[in-house]
Amino acid sequence: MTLKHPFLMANQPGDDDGDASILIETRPRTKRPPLYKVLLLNDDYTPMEFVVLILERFFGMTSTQAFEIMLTVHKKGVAVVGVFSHEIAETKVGQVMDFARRHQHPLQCTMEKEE
Ligand code: TYC
Repeated sequence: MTLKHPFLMANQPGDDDGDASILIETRPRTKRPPLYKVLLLNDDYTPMEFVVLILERFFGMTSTQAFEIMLTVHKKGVAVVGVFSHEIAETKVGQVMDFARRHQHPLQCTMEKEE
Protein backbone atom coordinates (compact mmCIF):
# COMPACT_ATOMS: atom_id res chain seq x y z
CA MET A 1 0.00 0.00 0.00
CA THR A 2 1.29 3.46 -0.93
CA LEU A 3 0.72 6.46 1.31
CA LYS A 4 0.24 9.88 -0.26
CA HIS A 5 0.26 13.27 1.33
CA PRO A 6 -3.35 14.36 0.76
CA PHE A 7 -2.52 17.89 -0.48
CA LEU A 8 0.96 17.73 -1.89
CA MET A 9 0.76 14.67 -4.10
CA ALA A 10 -1.49 14.62 -7.15
CA ASN A 11 -3.12 11.50 -8.54
CA GLN A 12 -0.96 9.69 -11.06
CA PRO A 13 -2.45 8.06 -14.13
CA GLY A 14 -3.59 4.60 -13.18
CA ASP A 15 -3.91 5.43 -9.50
CA ASP A 16 -7.31 4.18 -8.54
CA ASP A 17 -7.87 5.42 -5.05
CA GLY A 18 -11.67 5.64 -5.56
CA ASP A 19 -11.78 9.43 -5.74
CA ALA A 20 -15.49 10.18 -5.23
CA SER A 21 -15.07 13.87 -6.14
CA ILE A 22 -14.71 13.19 -9.85
CA LEU A 23 -18.27 13.26 -11.17
CA ILE A 24 -19.17 13.94 -14.77
CA GLU A 25 -22.45 15.68 -15.54
CA THR A 26 -23.86 13.68 -18.42
CA ARG A 27 -27.31 15.27 -18.75
CA PRO A 28 -27.44 19.02 -19.38
CA ARG A 29 -30.15 20.28 -17.08
CA THR A 30 -31.95 23.42 -18.33
CA LYS A 31 -35.06 23.42 -16.15
CA ARG A 32 -36.97 26.69 -16.41
CA PRO A 33 -38.37 28.18 -13.20
CA PRO A 34 -42.06 27.39 -12.63
CA LEU A 35 -44.77 29.83 -13.67
CA TYR A 36 -47.74 30.86 -11.53
CA LYS A 37 -51.33 31.61 -12.55
CA VAL A 38 -52.95 34.60 -10.89
CA LEU A 39 -56.65 33.90 -10.24
CA LEU A 40 -59.46 36.33 -9.54
CA LEU A 41 -62.44 35.01 -7.55
CA ASN A 42 -66.06 36.08 -7.77
CA ASP A 43 -68.03 37.47 -4.85
CA ASP A 44 -71.46 39.07 -4.52
CA TYR A 45 -70.38 42.54 -3.36
CA THR A 46 -67.40 43.91 -5.28
CA PRO A 47 -68.73 46.27 -8.00
CA MET A 48 -68.13 45.18 -11.58
CA GLU A 49 -66.53 48.54 -12.46
CA PHE A 50 -64.04 48.10 -9.63
CA VAL A 51 -62.94 44.70 -10.99
CA VAL A 52 -62.60 46.20 -14.48
CA LEU A 53 -60.41 48.97 -13.03
CA ILE A 54 -58.16 46.40 -11.33
CA LEU A 55 -57.70 44.41 -14.53
CA GLU A 56 -56.80 47.58 -16.43
CA ARG A 57 -54.52 49.00 -13.75
CA PHE A 58 -52.57 45.93 -12.61
CA PHE A 59 -52.83 43.59 -15.57
CA GLY A 60 -52.52 46.04 -18.47
CA MET A 61 -55.80 45.04 -20.09
CA THR A 62 -57.83 47.28 -22.37
CA SER A 63 -61.29 48.16 -21.03
CA THR A 64 -62.82 45.68 -23.48
CA GLN A 65 -60.53 42.81 -22.36
CA ALA A 66 -61.04 43.77 -18.72
CA PHE A 67 -64.83 43.77 -19.05
CA GLU A 68 -64.74 40.37 -20.77
CA ILE A 69 -62.57 38.74 -18.06
CA MET A 70 -64.60 40.37 -15.28
CA LEU A 71 -67.77 38.83 -16.79
CA THR A 72 -66.08 35.41 -17.00
CA VAL A 73 -65.25 35.59 -13.27
CA HIS A 74 -68.79 36.81 -12.50
CA LYS A 75 -70.37 33.89 -14.41
CA LYS A 76 -67.91 31.04 -13.73
CA GLY A 77 -66.66 31.99 -10.27
CA VAL A 78 -62.97 32.24 -11.14
CA ALA A 79 -60.64 33.06 -14.03
CA VAL A 80 -56.91 33.19 -14.71
CA VAL A 81 -55.99 36.83 -15.24
CA GLY A 82 -52.29 36.30 -15.98
CA VAL A 83 -49.30 33.93 -15.75
CA PHE A 84 -46.05 35.18 -14.21
CA SER A 85 -42.85 34.26 -12.39
CA HIS A 86 -43.32 33.59 -8.65
CA GLU A 87 -42.09 37.04 -7.68
CA ILE A 88 -44.23 38.96 -10.17
CA ALA A 89 -47.32 36.85 -9.35
CA GLU A 90 -46.85 37.60 -5.63
CA THR A 91 -46.56 41.29 -6.38
CA LYS A 92 -49.76 41.30 -8.49
CA VAL A 93 -51.72 39.41 -5.81
CA GLY A 94 -50.47 41.88 -3.18
CA GLN A 95 -51.42 44.89 -5.30
CA VAL A 96 -54.95 43.57 -5.93
CA MET A 97 -55.54 42.56 -2.29
CA ASP A 98 -54.23 45.92 -0.97
CA PHE A 99 -56.30 47.93 -3.43
CA ALA A 100 -59.47 45.93 -2.66
CA ARG A 101 -58.93 46.23 1.10
CA ARG A 102 -58.30 49.97 0.90
CA HIS A 103 -61.66 50.31 -0.88
CA GLN A 104 -63.34 47.90 1.55
CA HIS A 105 -64.30 45.36 -1.11
CA PRO A 106 -64.10 41.62 -0.34
CA LEU A 107 -62.45 40.78 -3.69
CA GLN A 108 -60.07 37.79 -3.49
CA CYS A 109 -57.02 37.17 -5.66
CA THR A 110 -54.75 34.12 -5.35
CA MET A 111 -51.94 32.39 -7.22
CA GLU A 112 -51.22 28.75 -8.04
CA LYS A 113 -48.36 26.92 -9.69
CA GLU A 114 -48.91 26.15 -13.35
CA GLU A 115 -48.44 22.41 -14.02
N1 TYC B 1 -70.23 39.39 -8.83
C1 TYC B 1 -69.92 40.82 -8.70
C2 TYC B 1 -71.21 41.61 -8.83
O1 TYC B 1 -72.22 41.11 -9.29
C3 TYC B 1 -68.92 41.26 -9.75
C4 TYC B 1 -67.58 40.61 -9.61
C5 TYC B 1 -66.91 40.16 -10.74
C6 TYC B 1 -66.98 40.49 -8.35
C7 TYC B 1 -65.65 39.59 -10.64
C8 TYC B 1 -65.71 39.90 -8.24
O2 TYC B 1 -63.82 38.93 -9.28
C9 TYC B 1 -65.07 39.46 -9.38
N2 TYC B 1 -71.15 42.89 -8.44
